[in-house]
Amino acid sequence: MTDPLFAYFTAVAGADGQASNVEIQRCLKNYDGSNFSLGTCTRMLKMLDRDYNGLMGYNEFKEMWSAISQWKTSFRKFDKDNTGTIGEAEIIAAWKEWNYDLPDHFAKIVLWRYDPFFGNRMNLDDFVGFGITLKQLFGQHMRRRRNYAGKAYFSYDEFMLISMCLI
Ligand SMILES: [Ca+2]
Ligand SMILES: [Ca+2]
Repeated sequence: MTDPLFAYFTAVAGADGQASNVEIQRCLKNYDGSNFSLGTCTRMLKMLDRDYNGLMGYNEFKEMWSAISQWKTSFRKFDKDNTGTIGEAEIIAAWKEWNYDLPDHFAKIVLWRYDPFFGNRMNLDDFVGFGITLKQLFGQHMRRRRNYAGKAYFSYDEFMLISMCLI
């Protein structure tokens, strides 16, 4: 039995049978038809590159494909006004449901960070990038938490290194 995703992956990956961030970018689209940013594609590749070869093999690609389908479901759920983008109230609703305790005004900063056109809107790729970053930042904070009061302790080096890897 042929696996349609494998056939698709083969076409995307080309002769070397491995998909690069640029090749991944070609097959991921936002709801306005634009391609995912190379930044988000690179971030997903780094996260799922289990054998650290800097490329996506078929199993890694399959994992990304199922993650993207979950992100899409989540995106459509929070895009209450069906604009194909996520606005301020919608991103607040999203992180609340994901159980992140963040102040509402954080949404303005997030939209400023992700929307290069200052339209206060996030595309699907921004939404994915934000979700991944939030999870990674939260994980770093958790690891350095000394109590449950929400305070974590970072050395200067740790802070610089983590920020540089995650921004
Ligand atoms: Ca790989
Ligand atoms: Ca919307």
